[in-house]
Amino acid sequence: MIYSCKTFYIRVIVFCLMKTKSILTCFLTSILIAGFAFYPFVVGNPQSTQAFNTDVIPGGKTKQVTLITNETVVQVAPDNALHPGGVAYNAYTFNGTIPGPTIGIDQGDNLTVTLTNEGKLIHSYDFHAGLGPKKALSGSVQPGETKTSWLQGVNAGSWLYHCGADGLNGVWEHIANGMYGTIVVHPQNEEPAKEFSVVFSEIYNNADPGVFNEVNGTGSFDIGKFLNQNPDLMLTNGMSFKYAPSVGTVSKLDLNPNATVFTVKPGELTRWYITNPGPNDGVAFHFISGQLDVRDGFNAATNSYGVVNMNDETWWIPPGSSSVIETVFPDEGVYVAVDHNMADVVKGAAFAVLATENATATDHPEGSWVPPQGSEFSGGSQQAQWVSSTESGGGTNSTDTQIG
Ligand SMILES: [Cu+2]
Repeated sequence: MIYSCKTFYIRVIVFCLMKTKSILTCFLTSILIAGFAFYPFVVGNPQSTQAFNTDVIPGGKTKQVTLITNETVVQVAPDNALHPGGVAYNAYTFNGTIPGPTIGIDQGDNLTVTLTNEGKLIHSYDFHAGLGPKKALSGSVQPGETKTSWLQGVNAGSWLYHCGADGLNGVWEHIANGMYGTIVVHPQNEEPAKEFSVVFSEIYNNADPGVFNEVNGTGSFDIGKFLNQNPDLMLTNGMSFKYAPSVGTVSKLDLNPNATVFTVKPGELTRWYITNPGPNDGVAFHFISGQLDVRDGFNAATNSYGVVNMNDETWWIPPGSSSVIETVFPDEGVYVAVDHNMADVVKGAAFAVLATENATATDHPEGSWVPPQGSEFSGGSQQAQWVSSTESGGGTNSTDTQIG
């Protein structure tokens, strides 16, 4: 049976090449056939709206998030010399933003995920923190449908989640269009630190004529640029140069007049959850004037983040992954985080960190806050509640754990 399918698949490719002489057409046809072939194994019954088993494994809290999927126009580049007028893009989103909400749970916690599809397309989710298809994957969710499932944070770390489209058919486009986010599973022995979450990602825009040119209208996914792995923009938490005001000292180039920058106290421990959904390229993560303690993976012996590499200069984060990076900024001043691929810097993959005694524990720039260890918060839009409760000394408890 396997041999027959394989033979059929090869024959279709050869036939396609003979008839069309188009590699792109052949590729897309092959992907569709592969999608059909693997579809039953990937998603099970796509019509099912049954909830998965929601039994709670003893020992942890249960948190809840709601992810609303839709197709939404999102501004992905500010108005600057590189992109006069800024860039708006026909995105696909979780909860209306790129990225979706940053979710935080503790190791052993259960997370109930409700996905409501308010869009016109089939969407889904794939949580890399989940173990097993019923916990990692939602399966296809039709427009107008709601599906609820759950996972447990078995292993600590920082993990990507993303849309899996309709049984992987089109997953590349749904990721490229903005459907991803980060879930942090805090280990039991986590050292206190000021924490931030930043997602680096790519945009392939069929309306973007290149740098220093105005984009005509609101563009959409460009399959040609995608297959050539030539993105127009690199985003940090949904916008190029979101946290980078300018470059240049003598000859200054304004990048984003509305940028907010990260602030930290000199000498304090900082922890960065850096996620790369890609969809294609890796991120060579580096702090200019800084060094990295990489704590990828999970050290079960100590219930803490695993130590993969110490005091590195640049850390490679492949597409489809997230890394936990700790560092101390020793002196006051500006440190710049970059994807050290310089073409990606020009496309927006940089952000500024200001080390200053004026930094506070709650001044996280929009989109970078992570629900801390031990809190009842699930993530995303609860930052304001967390700031309020923290600054009033009332702890971090919250009765509203829904992200929405
Ligand atoms: Cu989707």
